[in-house]
Amino acid sequence: EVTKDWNGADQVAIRSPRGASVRVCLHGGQVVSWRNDRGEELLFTSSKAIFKPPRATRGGIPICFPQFGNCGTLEQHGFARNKIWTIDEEAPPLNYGDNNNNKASVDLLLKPSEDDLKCWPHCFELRLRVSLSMDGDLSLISRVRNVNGKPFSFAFAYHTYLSVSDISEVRIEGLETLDYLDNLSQRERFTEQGDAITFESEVDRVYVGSPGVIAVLDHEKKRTFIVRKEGLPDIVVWNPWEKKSKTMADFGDEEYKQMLCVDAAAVERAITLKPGEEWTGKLELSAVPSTNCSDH
Ligand code: TA6
Repeated sequence: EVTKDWNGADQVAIRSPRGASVRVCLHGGQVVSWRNDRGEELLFTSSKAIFKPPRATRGGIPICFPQFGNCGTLEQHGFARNKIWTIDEEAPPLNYGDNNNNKASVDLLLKPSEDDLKCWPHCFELRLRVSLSMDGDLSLISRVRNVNGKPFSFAFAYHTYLSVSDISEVRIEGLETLDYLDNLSQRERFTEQGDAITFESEVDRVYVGSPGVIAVLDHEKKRTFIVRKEGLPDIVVWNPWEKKSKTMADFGDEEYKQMLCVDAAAVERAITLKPGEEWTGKLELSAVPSTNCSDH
């Protein structure tokens, strides 16, 4: 159903017959909540989030487009997360049960305004389909189309704030042996040596050429997030830890212990679209009980 969010923009909720739910704000095209069948919130949102444009709410899944980070001419992470999107009337939504769909979806659309074209002169359409499956899996499919302008290149990331119980009890499996660019040392390239990534200090890395599936294991909650992606070759892993947290006005000093950003992304190599071409980036998130944390 459609309600109004904190700044009066529409917010669309999907509820599955088994109790899971997802909420999407048209401000930023941002998923702001994903709850499982027991109503547990699976995404992190800061208690100090600043709910007013043009900032993106600190949490959920902000859409980073057409730029990632601050290496470019646009604001940090691009403008998409700071714009009001519209419901895409051209896309027929999925509903549970309709021709035996096991998903329900909402479709959003972002097109450049005259102002946007001044700062990024490319004729694009960005369509986002957010779906919730009967099993409570969340999927986001983004399609960027070059609407017959000149060729353009962009970066993209689903800036996903996972809610965890205690960051020091969290590990990521699936990124072993990969190279990563370390944002804490001018994006210098390293190779991951560990058998799994654990967290004892600030981490801000772009793992490049990562596999289609990775697992984020939350030991204390006995929960594993499975991250599946297509068209997004990189995974950004970020935890600000204590010192950086204190510099962020919209983030609590201790909140780094309850969150981990694991962003399916296309960052190392920009995506280029010729006129009429379309790119698709898919993310699917599942949260599964992990009896003992090694199986997934
Ligand atoms: O996740 C990578 C990163 O670029 C970090 O360096 C940090 O800046 C984070 O994104 C948050 O960015 P934001 O603009 O949302 O504060």
